[in-house]
Amino acid sequence: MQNLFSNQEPQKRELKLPDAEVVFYESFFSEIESKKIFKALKENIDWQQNEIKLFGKIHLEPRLTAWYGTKAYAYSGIEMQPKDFTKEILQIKNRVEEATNLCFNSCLLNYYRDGKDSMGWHQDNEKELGKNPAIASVSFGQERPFQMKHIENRPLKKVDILLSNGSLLLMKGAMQHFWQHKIPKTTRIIDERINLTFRKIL
Ligand SMILES: O=C(O)CCC(=O)C(=O)O
Ligand SMILES: [Mn+2]
Repeated sequence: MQNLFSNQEPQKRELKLPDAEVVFYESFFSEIESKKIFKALKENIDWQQNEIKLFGKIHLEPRLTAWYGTKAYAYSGIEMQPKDFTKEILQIKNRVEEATNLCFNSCLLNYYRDGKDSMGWHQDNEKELGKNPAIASVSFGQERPFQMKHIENRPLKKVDILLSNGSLLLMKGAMQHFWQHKIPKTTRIIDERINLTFRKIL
């Protein structure tokens, strides 16, 4: 398979947030790369829509998901069995690991079909991620706002960042213990988006 990536140096920006280390790389992947990757992921990933229990009622998750890597993962009462990394996921993972000097063994993929698809407030603090987990989040397709709020320091304002096509958001330090994040719904007519979060399951 052809290499989907070029050798350009991406823009790197550190976000100054208390109790967190967040680095944002805009255009980590070029537009041409991102378009090819989006298409490959949309077609080749084994997307599923899980049921979740919220306040005693069963709902379909408002997005499609997939879990790749070597270990099972459980969140919100869902247990996801891992599938072997695809060629595309491995290529993205290698690029992310090279830029961040980190190592990941798992990837959660989310496919937001339109503005009704979303992800509610949460923190990625499952115990199998360990203390101060590093999570690398890569986005393709429609840009969507990513909101963050500190869970203890109430007067601190919410922080919004636009996760653009081809961007990489690296979350490290104590972020997952002190901050929640979400992808809000919107009534605007918008395009589809795919996000990958690389994680290290201990
Ligand atoms: O789609 C996103 O940017 C957020 C994904 C996320 O927070 C997660 O998978 O835990
Ligand atoms: Mn998350």
